Amino acid sequence: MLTSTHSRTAARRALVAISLTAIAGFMVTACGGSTGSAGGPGNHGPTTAVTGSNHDGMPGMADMPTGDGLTADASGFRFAGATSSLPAGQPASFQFRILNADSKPVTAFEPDQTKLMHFYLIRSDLTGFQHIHATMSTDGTWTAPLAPAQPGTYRAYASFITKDASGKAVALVLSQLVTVPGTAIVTPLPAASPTTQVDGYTVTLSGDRIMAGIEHPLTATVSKDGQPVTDLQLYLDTYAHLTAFHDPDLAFAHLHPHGAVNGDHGGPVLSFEAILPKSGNWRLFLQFQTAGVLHTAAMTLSVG
Ligand SMILES: [Cu+2]
Repeated sequence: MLTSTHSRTAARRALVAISLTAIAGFMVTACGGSTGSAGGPGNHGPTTAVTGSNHDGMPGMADMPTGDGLTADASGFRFAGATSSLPAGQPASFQFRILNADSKPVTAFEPDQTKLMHFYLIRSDLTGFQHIHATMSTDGTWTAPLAPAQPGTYRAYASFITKDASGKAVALVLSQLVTVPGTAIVTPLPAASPTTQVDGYTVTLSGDRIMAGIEHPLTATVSKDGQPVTDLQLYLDTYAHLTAFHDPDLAFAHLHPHGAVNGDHGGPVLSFEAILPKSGNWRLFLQFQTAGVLHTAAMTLSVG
């Protein structure tokens, strides 16, 4: 296993693809806010309560979440799913509300990357990723239309920005467990690798080896048939959307590439400032769009 020895500066400039286990990380501009975690029944793993992370009135540009998204409660808000189970192998709707400290449903949200609510689902073996923009009815009930899910234990996350009682924007990632009944067939986590293929595209990550809790530059380069791809379209106001889940506790991290956008001309290089709060393996889901089609590349990254 090689580990890059390039300096951060060199890594930014040279995009030298480095070897296995050398990459990971996220959390970049414009996402999230505080999240917390607590070990409830069935929770996988350690939890760290985190609060705070308010912003100074920049809707859509709230600070990144600083927690791990492993709790249903944080900063006086609660993620309340209408159910904790979903049918196996068929499309389903997952409904939930965000409750405030008075247990009243929140109905006022602020856009984050153009959306009021980002909903994610991931299975305990880090398969079955879904990223959905739920819609809200006037009473504050959100509905996420889900693709068929295979049996197993999942974690469902709501990522959003709202205002606290004092009117300050607060960005949160809250979650709960969801079960899909039946016999779960567990897929071993693929080995860490900086490269993966999706829909004919090759995505290669490069950068210094990421160490837990420390911001590192991370780049993803998109190519097709050996040629750099330069027709990435805007997806949620940026050229890539990167979500990461930690193995095995399903801690959540999220980041966006920085840099200016220029119509449907994104790529081939996407640059991130990555922070992954825990060491070990993370499963990354990099989403990008070309010709109106969204692609999701999955990679395993090892964080030191
Ligand atoms: Cu989203």
